Amino acid sequence: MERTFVMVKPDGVRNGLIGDIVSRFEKKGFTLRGIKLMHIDRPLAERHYGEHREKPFFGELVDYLTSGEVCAMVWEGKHAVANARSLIGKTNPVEAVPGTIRGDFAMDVASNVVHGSDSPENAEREISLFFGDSAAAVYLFTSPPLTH
Ligand code: FUP
Repeated sequence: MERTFVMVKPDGVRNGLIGDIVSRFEKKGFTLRGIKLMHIDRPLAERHYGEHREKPFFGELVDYLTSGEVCAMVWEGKHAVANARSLIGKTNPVEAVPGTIRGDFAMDVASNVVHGSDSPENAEREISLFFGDSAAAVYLFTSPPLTH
C-alpha cells in the first residue's frame, strides 16, 4: 500500500471545504491515516515548497500558505499518489476539469485549494515534515483515552 500527503490549503479551510475534500477521498476508496488542523510557519512552508525557492511566485506562495490554518492529511491506498492527483486535478484551476477538486472549487493557480504529493518519495518526505516520524504517524493521531 502506498501513502500520500494531502493538504487543504488556507482558502480551502476558510471556504469550508475540508468535509467535501475528505469525503471525495473516502468515496474514492482511500483510507485516512492521519489528519490535523495546523498553522504552518514560514520555515515549514519554505521547506515544503523548497523545489520552488527560485521561482518568482515563491514569496506569494509562502504568504498564502501561512495566511491561515491548513488541514494536513495522510491517505493510504493503491497508487495513492497518482489517484490523489487525479482527484485533485491540474495545478492551474483554469485547466482542471470539472469533477476534480480544483476544477470544482478553485479559480486561480495562486490559491488552488489543495496540495497532493507528486511522487511516493515526496509523499514520505512531506509526511515526515508535517507529521514527524512517518512510521509513527498512525499513533500520533489516535486520541488520548478519555479519563473521566
Ligand atoms: P502541484 O504539484 O499541482 O501543487 O503544483 P506545483 O508543485 O507545480 O506548484 C506548487 C504550487 O505553486 C501550486 F499549488 C501553486 C503555486 N504556483 C503558482 O502560484 N504559480 C505557478 O505558476 C505555478 C505554481
